[in-house]
Amino acid sequence: MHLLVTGGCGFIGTNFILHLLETDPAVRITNLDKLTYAGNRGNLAHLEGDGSRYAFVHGDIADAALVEQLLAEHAIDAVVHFAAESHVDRSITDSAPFIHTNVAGTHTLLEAARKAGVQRFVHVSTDEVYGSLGPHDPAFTEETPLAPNSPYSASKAASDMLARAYFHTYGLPVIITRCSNNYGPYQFPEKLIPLTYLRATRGEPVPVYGDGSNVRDWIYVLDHCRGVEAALRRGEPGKVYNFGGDAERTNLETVHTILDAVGAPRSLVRFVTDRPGHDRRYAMNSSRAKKELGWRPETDFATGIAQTIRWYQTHAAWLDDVQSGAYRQFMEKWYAKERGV
Ligand code: NAD
Ligand code: TDX
Repeated sequence: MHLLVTGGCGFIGTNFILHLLETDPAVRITNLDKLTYAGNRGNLAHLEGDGSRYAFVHGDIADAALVEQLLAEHAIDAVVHFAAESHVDRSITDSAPFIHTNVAGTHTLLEAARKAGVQRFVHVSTDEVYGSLGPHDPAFTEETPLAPNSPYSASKAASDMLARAYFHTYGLPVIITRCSNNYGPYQFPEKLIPLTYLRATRGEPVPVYGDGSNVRDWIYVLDHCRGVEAALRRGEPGKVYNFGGDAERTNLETVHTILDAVGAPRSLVRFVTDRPGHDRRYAMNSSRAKKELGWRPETDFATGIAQTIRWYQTHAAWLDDVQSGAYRQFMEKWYAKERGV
């Protein structure tokens, strides 16, 4: 199976590619990534020399000519689409890149996949498209109406609707996955868990939005990757599959867990101005994925947090690189090498 993975230099895409190449010798992967601030080519650089199983292509999913050429020349069987602008706070500051990548880019990919006749298209989406829950509401199911509240979640909901339409109108075998909040190795330190780790270990104040009572359902990234793989292999085209971690926590509980784990004082917490339109609570009902895909989350929150903290502790250079921009210099070196300079 030859996969085109988009956004494979980001957090979840990196974990997905490492997982699949480790567990299935029959898989080949071409990774198309624009290398935005969130993309780190160095994550998978050790795979590049090999040539036969992994190839990196630097480019934009909204570049129709490039995407069409890739699908035609590489005889791609399936597309697994992770590439996105993914940070809610950035979408509040400037939503234009979210419309470009998440909406126009997804449209370009769907159109190219339709023309090329790919056998499967897994569109990776999020619980945020369902909007916000009250404290006692039942968890989101795949039938919950979409009600996105941020420019980020609105752009993801728009891409979900395009994916759905390409199945119904053209018969493109699209499968949509929606997952709750991920954490784990390679997460960029603008998101809550790695940001808290980073600030706690430096003894810096940890910003908690509002009163810290907003609830997220945390899932270890490998469990999400196993879910996307299950949807790719066994999902039914036209269907949506929810994945959740069965681990609802208030943000303050999550921050306290990390502070305690690294031995930092809870007094580092600073309650700061709330995020505009901040969704109160997300919770996922994953019973369809459990029943139809034989999937379930395998890593509980305590184990996953301990593994994640250990990963950041043993990858201090990675954290330094993504903050200093050194990975961009690494990238430039690669281009120089490839151009023969
Ligand atoms: P990320 O921000 O860490 O990585 C995104 C990747 O996409 C980066 O490598 C970036 O360079 C690349 N990219 C951005 N724009 C591109 C473009 N125009 N063309 C090609 N590549 C481009 O994101 P992530 O957290 O790994 O999320 C991956 C996917 O999973 C996203 O679609 C996101 O909506 C979804 N998701 C994320 C979470 C989460 O908790 N992080 C939860 C559910 C769903
Ligand atoms: O400094 C912070 N302080 C804080 O209290 C940050 C960065 C966040 N928060 C809060 C906001 C959220 O309630 O923590 C919660 C988690 O925030 P993020 O890590 O920014 O994630 P969230 O907004 O929930 O979205 C994430 O999960 C769904 C991903 O970023 C999305 O890509 C995914 O779709």
